[in-house]
Amino acid sequence: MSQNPIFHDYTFGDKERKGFDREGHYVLPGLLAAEAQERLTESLARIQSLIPGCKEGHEPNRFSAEYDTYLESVIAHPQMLELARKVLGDDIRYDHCVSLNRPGGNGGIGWHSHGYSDDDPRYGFVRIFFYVNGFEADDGGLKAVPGSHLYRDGRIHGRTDDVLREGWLAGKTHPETGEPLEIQALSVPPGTVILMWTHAAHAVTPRKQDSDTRWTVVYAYRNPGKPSGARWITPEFEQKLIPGVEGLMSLY
Ligand SMILES: O=C(O)CCC(=O)C(=O)O
Ligand SMILES: [Fe+2]
Repeated sequence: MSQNPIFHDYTFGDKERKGFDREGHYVLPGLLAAEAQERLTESLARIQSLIPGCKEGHEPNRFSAEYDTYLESVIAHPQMLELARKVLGDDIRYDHCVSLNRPGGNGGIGWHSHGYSDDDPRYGFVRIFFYVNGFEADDGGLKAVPGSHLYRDGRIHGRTDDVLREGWLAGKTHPETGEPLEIQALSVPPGTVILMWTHAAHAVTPRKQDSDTRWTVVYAYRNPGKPSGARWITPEFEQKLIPGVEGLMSLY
């Protein structure tokens, strides 16, 4: 089955890859093709409409690809797999697809990181965020701490920037550059894709009351070899015959 392109052309070679490994995240501004932006917006709006009164344990936001065939088709889209493999190498597994829509007035989320193979850096885990309509720093904006992922601490917490600075960040430096770790607030245009190593400290600012919904979905992939706490795939979905996903769905 041939699929329409979802990405414009981009470069993610050695230099970009080194930057990603040093910072912990990498921004690809406006990468999503116009048609993909449209279809993702439709799909994410549908997912949002299914949430009220949804089935507990199989929520449409947490198992998004299981509720929408377009979101499902992105998991093994050749351009998506190419990008995931540029980051992780050839041997990869799909881990989850979660919608992160933030309507006006959404409170954002405090500082945190996610764990995977905390004790062994050979096994990577990447989050690929699709910020379909972008965001401003003070309006549902992603923040990150460059270099924080190198600590491979999956239990970073901090309710506010100050709490993080006085807590987990205090005295920490970038293991490679020696510079003190610092909070970075991002602003990105529509269609932006952000890669993030899962151990990176990150947070999201509240969405303004009178703003439209920020449409976002994250696809996560990892190198197999370790148990994954965020692997949200039902047994039925794992068995489903989706074009291109052969070998991607299992835990190991
Ligand atoms: O909503 C966002 O932009 C990020 C949410 C988040 O922390 C995550 O998906 O890991
Ligand atoms: Fe997160």
